Amino acid sequence: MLFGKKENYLGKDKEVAFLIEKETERQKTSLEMIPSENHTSRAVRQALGSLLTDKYAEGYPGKRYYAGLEYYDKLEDLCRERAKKLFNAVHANVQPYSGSPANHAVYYALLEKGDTVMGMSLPHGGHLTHGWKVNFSSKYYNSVQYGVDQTHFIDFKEAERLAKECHPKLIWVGATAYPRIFDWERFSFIADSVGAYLAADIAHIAGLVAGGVHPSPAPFAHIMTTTTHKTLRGPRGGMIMVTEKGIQKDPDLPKKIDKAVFPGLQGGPHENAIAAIAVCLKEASQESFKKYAEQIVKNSKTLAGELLKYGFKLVSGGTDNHLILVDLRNKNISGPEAQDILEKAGMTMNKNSIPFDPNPPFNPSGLRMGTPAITTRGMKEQEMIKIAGWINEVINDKNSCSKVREEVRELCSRFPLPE
Ligand code: DSN
Repeated sequence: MLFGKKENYLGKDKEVAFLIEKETERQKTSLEMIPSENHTSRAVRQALGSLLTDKYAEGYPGKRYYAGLEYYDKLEDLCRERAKKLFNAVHANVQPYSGSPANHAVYYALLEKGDTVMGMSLPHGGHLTHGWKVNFSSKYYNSVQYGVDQTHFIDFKEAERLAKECHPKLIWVGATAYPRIFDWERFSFIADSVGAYLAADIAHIAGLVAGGVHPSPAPFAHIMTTTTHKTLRGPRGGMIMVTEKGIQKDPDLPKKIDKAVFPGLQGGPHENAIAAIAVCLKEASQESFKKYAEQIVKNSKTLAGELLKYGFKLVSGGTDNHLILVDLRNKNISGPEAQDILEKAGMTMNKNSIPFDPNPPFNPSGLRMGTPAITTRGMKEQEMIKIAGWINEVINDKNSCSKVREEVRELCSRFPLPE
């Protein structure tokens, strides 16, 4: 038995045990609809909570700076092989602590201070680490940013113009709040035309790519980075993968990436997280995960369709993936207010800027929601129709929060968290 007979050792630390219990109860009885979150399997959590957290393992399998790592080596190798197979990559580094450190390592591997990088701007849905002004990626590099056009789809003309004018060495594609499919091929034409590295940050959509419901960037990008805890449904962690196309452009890419992660930026890898990533990659390679990914998108489209019927305005008019971005301006409520009352009603989503938002980032006009976690619980189209109704009810009448909270609780009791 992995943990011995008595599993609740935390009972000895009453304060921590109490808070974990409260959070468990909160998760069980409410709807987690932040699109970058999910509910992990017990297998993932068991690997994460194992004694693999005990040892230092600086270096890589077969080339470590510490002893006693025979099994750690095997586990990290297993994880790397699973990642390569699932995402069609030729090299994988599974040591980044999360998405931001993974992206930081890509910069460190490929760019010199002051080099030009191009990415999607944060207010238009892009990631902080893709060159946004308050992030290291803009402070240490010369960042140019593309965005979406008035239809809220990526403005390729602008991206092309910027690339030709500014000659970025690295182009990022990927987003935190973009509800549409990425056209990797079109970006690869732009990157190739200026000799840039193309990095696909699939953090949000990794599970959709693994499940075959979003096109894979592997044939088009040189590098793929991802977190492992969003749609992929693993523990908090990050990965960097090099594609066949990446090797063709630069045969030293794997070496450069590995050196940038360690010793460039990180020390000892979190091998307990790496073991848990290996578990989630196995789960994501199964047939049942394909069905899961399909259902995430079906649920998202159903939810979007219902919200449209209630008169909500959706950024880009709908969704192709796991997330929906609502423009609340016609509902007379701000993003933060909507977030708060929905939380009171048991539905957790987050305030978010919308493209061309007239309001500041701390008081944005949008609300971002997604279906990965509620789909993990087994909810389907019928439940999405109910949830859309509750969102509408709460946004139109703040006084309905407690009534809806009870209805949400009842729904959650029929869809337990994964075992
Ligand atoms: N914080 C993450 C999100 O919520 O989308 C960014 O990757």
